[in-house]
Amino acid sequence: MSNITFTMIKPDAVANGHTGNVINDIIVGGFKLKAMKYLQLSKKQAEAFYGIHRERPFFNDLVSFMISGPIVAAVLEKENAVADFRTLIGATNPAEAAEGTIRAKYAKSIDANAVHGSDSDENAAGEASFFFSSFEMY
Ligand code: IDP
Ligand code: MG
Repeated sequence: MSNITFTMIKPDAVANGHTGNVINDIIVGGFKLKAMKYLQLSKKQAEAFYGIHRERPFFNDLVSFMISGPIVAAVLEKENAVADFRTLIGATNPAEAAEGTIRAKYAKSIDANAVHGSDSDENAAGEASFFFSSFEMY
């Protein structure tokens, strides 16, 4: 059964000119685009989106980084979307990401790691609706 995941192309990848290549890898990887938008997060929005990480030592740095420039937010559909997308992007730390993964190809550090990928079906649904109304998902 098809289901969804949510991704962001983070400010580093956008600024470094990787947007097109990342979207291409996503489509070649078998994901269908259900929604997509280009925007810059406010501090309040980034803090809310990453609320589950509020207690982690890197929270303030993560928020500062995520508001440092525009991002691309997207909802993706595929069978086994959450797990398959995390395989496509690779480990959080690009130094540990498998060869050929999006983070291995386009990320430079554990904080500026090119892309976000949801970690569960429940969080994917919440993250998708954080950015998109049901009328914006096709
Ligand atoms: P994930 O993005 O692979 O799911 P999470 O553990 O959910 O990784 O962390 C969310 C984001 O926080 C990461 O993508 C990365 O940008 C940042 N982050 C995670 N761990 C660290 C760290 O140890 N130092 C700095 N930033 C980190
Ligand atoms: Mg995560």
